[in-house]
Amino acid sequence: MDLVIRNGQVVTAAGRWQGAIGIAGGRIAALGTVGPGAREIDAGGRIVMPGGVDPHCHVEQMSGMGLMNADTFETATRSAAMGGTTSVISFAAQARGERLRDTVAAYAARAARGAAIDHAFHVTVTDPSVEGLEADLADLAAAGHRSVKLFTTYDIRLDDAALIRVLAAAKAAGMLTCVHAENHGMLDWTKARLLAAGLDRPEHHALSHPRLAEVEAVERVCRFAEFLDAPVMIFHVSTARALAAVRDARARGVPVRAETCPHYLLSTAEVLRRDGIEGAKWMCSPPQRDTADVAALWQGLARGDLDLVSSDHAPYRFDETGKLHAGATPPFPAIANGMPGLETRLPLLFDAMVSRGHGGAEAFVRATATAPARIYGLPGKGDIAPGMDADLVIWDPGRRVTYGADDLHDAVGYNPWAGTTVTGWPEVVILRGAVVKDGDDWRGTPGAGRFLPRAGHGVSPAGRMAPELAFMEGDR
Ligand code: DUC
Ligand code: ZN
Ligand code: ZN
Repeated sequence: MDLVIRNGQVVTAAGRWQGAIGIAGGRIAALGTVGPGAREIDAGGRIVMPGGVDPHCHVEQMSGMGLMNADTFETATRSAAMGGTTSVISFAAQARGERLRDTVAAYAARAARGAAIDHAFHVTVTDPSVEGLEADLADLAAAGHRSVKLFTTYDIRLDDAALIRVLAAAKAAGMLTCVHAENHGMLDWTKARLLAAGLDRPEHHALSHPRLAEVEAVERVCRFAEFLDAPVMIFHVSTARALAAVRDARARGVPVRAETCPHYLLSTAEVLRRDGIEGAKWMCSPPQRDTADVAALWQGLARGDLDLVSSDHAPYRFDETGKLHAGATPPFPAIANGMPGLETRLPLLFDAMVSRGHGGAEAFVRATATAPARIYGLPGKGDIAPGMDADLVIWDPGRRVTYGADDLHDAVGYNPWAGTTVTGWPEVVILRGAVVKDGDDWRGTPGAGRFLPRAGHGVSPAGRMAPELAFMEGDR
């Protein structure tokens, strides 16, 4: 064996046991009683879990406002790994008029140079009028890209006809469609009324994204998914009622899955009311909600109505290059949306789910590694079993850490969770058998991350489209 980890408590989504893990050639080669290794790690008193899979993060991407993310693939993946995540799926976001094959090629080249952990892409379609949409999606799927991302809001939103067209094309190509679902008209109208009333501070951002805007768009997207029997992932569910819409759709047999994020589970819109412009650090869309929504999301995670928890890492510095690009006290619509989250996702959730018992250790692994790997079609990731990639995290379950103002390894320069104490810390992080985090030290290598080609995804159509579409029998 190249590496043997001994004496740890091994936890997967399926259960836990005490024993050794043997690693050879970057893969898990033996479990239980394992012979000697060239290197050995004593994980006594520690918990060994699969490396995290974060399937929703924005890296080296231009925002709708024309702002570049603070993070490159190098800084984002370093930050992810320092927090226990060994695979990410970020976005290849189409510029207007750009062919999708060109979009993906450009992002893939940047990731190949900089990414220190394994990675894949969602193909963000913002301009379906572009030449070769269907053909490019089919070619991209054949090349291992198996998910598409669409918006129902912002300038890059698709109208209903375009949503249906791309959902159908993605299904035909064997791709899962992920959707940012909020009703644009409701957001726009509310924002204009708030601004006309002089309500333009970060706290008013929450009011500018009414809950019903999320509910309407989630219901509509679920109905489109039902119409076409098209696999869909609803991104960043933030409200009890949108969650209920997902649950209802699933009860009807619609192939829809859903995620939420740590900031919806662990904070409320109260954070936007912080002194001065501080609330801007927490501004994201959809916004944080209230304690009833938080409780519903935890319940949804426990019941399996929510499949996983991603970070929605969307990094902007708290200065003139990012959040404050429009001045020191900008009105909320001029503040970039998004929070850093790649590095804090796992410690925050370990603290909540494992240390404080919101679901337990197996549920933590399922929500942060196993489910994302299965849903997005990453068969070598998210579990500890012979033949899987040796992506592992050795957790110190007793270490207490209070986050500081600027203690993350991304390029953002602030930590929104400063002052929050977590119990449980990723002590050693291993990517395909190589230690990339050792104690507090970064040992990874930019460019060492591999692109993860996918043969499919894990959300099967139910086998029944709307009855009026029976004439399309061959397209099922
Ligand atoms: N909202 C998004 O839709 N994307 C990135 C970040 C955010 O807050
Ligand atoms: Zn979004
Ligand atoms: Zn996002």
